[in-house]
Amino acid sequence: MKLVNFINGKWRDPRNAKFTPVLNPATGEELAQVQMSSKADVDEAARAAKLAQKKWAKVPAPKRADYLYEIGRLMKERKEHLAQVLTKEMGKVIEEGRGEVQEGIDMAYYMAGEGRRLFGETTPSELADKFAMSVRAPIGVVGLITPWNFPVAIATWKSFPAIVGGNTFLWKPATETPMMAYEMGKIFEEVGLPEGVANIVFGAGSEVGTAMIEHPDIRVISFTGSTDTGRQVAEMGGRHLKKVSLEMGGKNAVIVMEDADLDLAVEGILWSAFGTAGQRCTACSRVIVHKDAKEELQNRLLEKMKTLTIGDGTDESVKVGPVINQKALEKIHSYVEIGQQEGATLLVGGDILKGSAYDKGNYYAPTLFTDVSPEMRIAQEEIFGPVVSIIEVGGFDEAIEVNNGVIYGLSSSIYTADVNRVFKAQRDLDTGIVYINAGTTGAEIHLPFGGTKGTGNGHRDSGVAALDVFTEWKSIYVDYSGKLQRAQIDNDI
Ligand code: UN1
Repeated sequence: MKLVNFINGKWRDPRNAKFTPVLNPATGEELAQVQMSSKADVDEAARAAKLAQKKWAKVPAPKRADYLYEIGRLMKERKEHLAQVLTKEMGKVIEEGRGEVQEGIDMAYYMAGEGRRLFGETTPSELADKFAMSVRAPIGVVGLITPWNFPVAIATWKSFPAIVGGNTFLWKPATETPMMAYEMGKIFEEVGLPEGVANIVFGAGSEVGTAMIEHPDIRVISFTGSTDTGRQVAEMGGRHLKKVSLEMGGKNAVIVMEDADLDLAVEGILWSAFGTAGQRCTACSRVIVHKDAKEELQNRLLEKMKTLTIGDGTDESVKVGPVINQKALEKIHSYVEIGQQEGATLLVGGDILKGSAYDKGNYYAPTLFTDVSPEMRIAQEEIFGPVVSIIEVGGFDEAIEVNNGVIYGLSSSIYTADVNRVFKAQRDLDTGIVYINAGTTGAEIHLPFGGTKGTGNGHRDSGVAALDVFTEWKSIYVDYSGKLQRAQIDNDI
């Protein structure tokens, strides 16, 4: 199967014959070949999107939203198929594959609802017989750059508000997960989205991504990925005066206080640390535990980790799937070595899995370190794999300080039975998402998603906040006095 670009409503044969294989991370099997596009393809897509946008902006928002209802309906109809493709291509276990597709369906219906809201504001004018209001206006052509770890959900967080807001888009999916983009392209085609509203260009960030950021007709770049790449996107975007929305890394922690329900905490940690094999930007990679609860928590975690079944995610009984590729395996393993050199104690895991069931895929053993100090690299840097560091603290204030003492600020969590600590924690945890008595993952689509510090640049995906990325405020004054009225001059009171 060869995956080619979707531009102006058509599947476009490539200009060059450069293709890259798409591999199943669980088996190493080649699933498809994906086109590696060039700047010329971006130009063509941007041109089509620009032409289409002029018309699309004039379609009433509730009508634009009708397409989203249809997209949601088709996604729902194909949920199982989409989940299966997702699991094969990305490796997350099938239950999570279904969950991710559901996240996309939810986003379709939620943003479709915005078509009948898209609220603006009316405001009194300072002058008589004058009407003042502000509305959300479309921006134009927007560029979406999405990661492989949530190939559908994150694309819907960006493309659906773009559509309802009256923009057209050019989407560059990750080269590791183009099949999900292809599936979405087929859905865009089938619901009859007008030509040029949705465009998909496959290829490398260095070529296609750069061409998007530099393209004069693309006004917004919405990016999810690593902090290093995000910084480059921001620098380049800054030079071209683009609105750049960034969602980047995390070093998310679960805090466990001495009064916590430990069984609940163990379940939350397991789910948020080893779900998706730790490859969520919201994944828990630090456990900050009160010294009085440390021993017990550690023992219970070790006990429960034995129940994690590792393997091909298409098998319903498997709990932890493979990591995305060989490079990821090596990166994760190098962090494990760093942790050992730094003096952390490896309790379990720490190996690339070998043996007939694992040899063809990219499997890393769920790994637990203890006696980790907050400044160690394994406690500071994003590993993006199934590796957790236990850090001991003496009390609540220290726990908050350790949580906040990293460059990232995406998600955090605290397990405690003390209501005063709950309220203090939600105020003082310096992350965009805070969980109380729940793990660090599982954000819902109708709330803003994003983080502070090195995680983002102030924008949010998802929720109504996503509309702030994909619309621009326009202030409108209607003077119906029939005479010249001068603001600031004729308004003496
Ligand atoms: C991500 O890891 O990039 O909150 C997104 C969660 C999911 C989305 C994660 N709903 O864990």
